[in-house]
Amino acid sequence: MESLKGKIVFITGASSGIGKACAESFASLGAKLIISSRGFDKLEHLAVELKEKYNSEVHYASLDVRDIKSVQKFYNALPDDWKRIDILVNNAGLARGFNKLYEDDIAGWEEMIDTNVKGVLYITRTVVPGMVERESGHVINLGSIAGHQAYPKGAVYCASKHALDAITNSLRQDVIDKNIRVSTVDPGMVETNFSNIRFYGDEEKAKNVYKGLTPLFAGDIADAVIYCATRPPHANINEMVIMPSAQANSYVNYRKN
Ligand code: 8X3
Repeated sequence: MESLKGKIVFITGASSGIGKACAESFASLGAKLIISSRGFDKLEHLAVELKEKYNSEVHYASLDVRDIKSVQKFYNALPDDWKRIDILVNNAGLARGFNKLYEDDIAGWEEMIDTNVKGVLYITRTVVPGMVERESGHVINLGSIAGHQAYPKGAVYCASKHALDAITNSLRQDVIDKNIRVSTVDPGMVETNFSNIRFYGDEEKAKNVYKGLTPLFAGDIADAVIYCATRPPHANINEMVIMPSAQANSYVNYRKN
């Protein structure tokens, strides 16, 4: 396992769920962290916690990845030595709505495409040139099983994750001569506030998604991300699909009750 000590790791959407679990895991292994999310309070709380618990160096600021100007401002405001990002974890993403396409809410589409696709593009376009210049870096994207198998009532979420899969694959080829690795970690059901956000705060609907089975948890995905990040320099994990044991694929689950 390669050491992460002193490595600069930038995680988007870091204040909760998978992003937060990744921040904790990277911090526990001695990485220096740049963490961002839209909200500031939870992010600040996390930064303080990581400093106290792991003595981590943490740079944090609120950021909406959907806004290219803010992304550039965020990056330009980083102290010079923090701009040397070793690992970029493109985690910020969301699902909005669970409806047949012909009945779905268009505002949710805009949010998903702007965050899951354009947000990743903006962050990647801003951070990767430094990696290219230094001929060193690793981009780890948080994809989904939805990027491999499109399911009913999820057209736009699935499309956004298929797009992310394409972006990951193209980028890997674009940087093949630059000593930059590109990986994607693609989970099935993970119990975070994902479903709560998808169902606009309807707790009942959100809980039902995981009813009768044991889903994955944020820590499982952080473990997968850490695995990708700690391979020796000659090895790249192109793609890791990680599912709950009770979920075979996008379509088949086994629920006990
Ligand atoms: C999350 C996986 O299958 O709930 O990206 O859409 S799924």
